[in-house]
Amino acid sequence: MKTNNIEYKKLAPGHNACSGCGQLSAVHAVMRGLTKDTIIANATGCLEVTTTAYPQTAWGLPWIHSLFENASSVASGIQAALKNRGDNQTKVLVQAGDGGTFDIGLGLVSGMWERGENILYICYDTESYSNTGIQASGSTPYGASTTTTPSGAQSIGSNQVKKDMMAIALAHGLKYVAQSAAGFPDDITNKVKKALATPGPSYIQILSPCIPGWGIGYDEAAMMGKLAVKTGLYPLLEYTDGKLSASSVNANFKAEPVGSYLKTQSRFKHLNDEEINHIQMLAAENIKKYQI
Ligand SMILES: Cc1ncc(C[n+]2csc(CCOP(=O)(O)OP(=O)(O)O)c2C)c(N)n1
Repeated sequence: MKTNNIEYKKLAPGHNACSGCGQLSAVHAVMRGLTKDTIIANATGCLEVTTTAYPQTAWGLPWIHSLFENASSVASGIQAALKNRGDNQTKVLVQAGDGGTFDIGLGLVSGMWERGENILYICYDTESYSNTGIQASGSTPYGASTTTTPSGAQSIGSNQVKKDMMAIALAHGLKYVAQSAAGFPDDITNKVKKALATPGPSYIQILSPCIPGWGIGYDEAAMMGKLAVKTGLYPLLEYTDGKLSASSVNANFKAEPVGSYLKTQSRFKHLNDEEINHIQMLAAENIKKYQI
């Protein structure tokens, strides 16, 4: 059954993600870019927990659970088995959150990329460890209040700058590296198709607004993805053969002030003007860096 562009065959209704979850909307867009000849290795995290409450599963594709840290190694094993069987048709996809990607799984992700295996790795970037109660990850942006970086009289929330995972992927020589965001489903689907058409490892990072983690409304995930792009804080990017080949920071780009993005999220609501100006400066740095 295919209704309203939602690929029910690949990810069925009945999962227990939050209503309006940014990650789940991104997953639907990813599924549209896959063929049925795909095997998914999923790191634990919100996506796994909400779609596979035993004894049920929402997945209509071959899908395997893995530990938090080793989805990439599981995918490597699957890829090796396919190779051994002479199967060049079946695609292998890893799905993980930013905690599983930027932090705990990073060594194994690096090994998978180093081996040059034909695997697409997708990171749904909620900018925190959503599943276990919104702890800060290496992806948490400056100024965000999380349960391990709570804002308060002595704290602005996270005082670290988001880790540049895109640069880490590029440093491994990947031929296709892209960034997208919830709110841009066609962009996500197109990038998945391009990644799968590129031999070797590829990486797509998708900003996936988390309703409770960001303190936004059930209907605001897509809007947050759009604002992140419009402010320059999270541009849509594509690197082909290591070169920036497409960017939302193009000739038509007119940056919106970051306040429009920050003020609607309770994780940033404590920030004063000086801190907001600092984040504006981070957006300006991005705009310079990713201009095309
Ligand atoms: C080795 C290990 N440490 C901690 C956990 C607990 N744990 C399960 S999911 C999770 C958070 C996942 O965060 P992320 O990868 O960002 O995915 P999200 O839930 O945000 O989608 C944690 C800490 C675990 N399963 N294994």
